[in-house]
Amino acid sequence: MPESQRLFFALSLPAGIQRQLVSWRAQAFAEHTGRPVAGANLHMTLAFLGDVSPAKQQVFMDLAGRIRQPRFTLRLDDAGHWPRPGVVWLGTRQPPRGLLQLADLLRAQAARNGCHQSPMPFHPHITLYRQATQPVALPPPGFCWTAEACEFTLFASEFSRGRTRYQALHRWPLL
Ligand code: 3AM
Repeated sequence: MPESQRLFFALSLPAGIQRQLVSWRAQAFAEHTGRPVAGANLHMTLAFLGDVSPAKQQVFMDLAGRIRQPRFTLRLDDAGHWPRPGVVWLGTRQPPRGLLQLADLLRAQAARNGCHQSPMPFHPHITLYRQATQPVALPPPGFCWTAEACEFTLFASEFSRGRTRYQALHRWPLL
């Protein structure tokens, strides 16, 4: 029987921005801040689905294919530290309306289809470090990365040989 996969919807980042963020991160944060997320894995989660059967995956693919949402510009001008999950993140002070609408839609579809959604409000972010449980010195404000969000992606998360790899299963355009 085909196996379930651990899935999530996210905004991917262009490879050029991923590379730039990796070099900026190395300068902006101290060396032992936490476990840096691999450049190719940098993304902004929109909705986490968890373990999903192939049949349910098809349901999500059909629903995603019907989404008509506008594209938007992401201004990444905020950084923070959540000590409890041990996450250091890059985010945006003013999330664009298009981003919030897209995430709301995907999260509502996930919930309606049996994927538990956190009751915490959606806080759009790109995880830069994990296992950051000690106090973290954040970079001074003033930085700003911009990225055009022209599509959203369904990713499968695979863990093997001590590494997490995100595989893009399908991409849908924003209008
Ligand atoms: O975008 P970030 O890195 O914050 O933490 C996981 C990652 O989020 C999150 O899904 C994203 C892709 O792996 N995630 C993992 N397990 C989760 C869960 N049980 C979860 N989010 C919510 N509930």
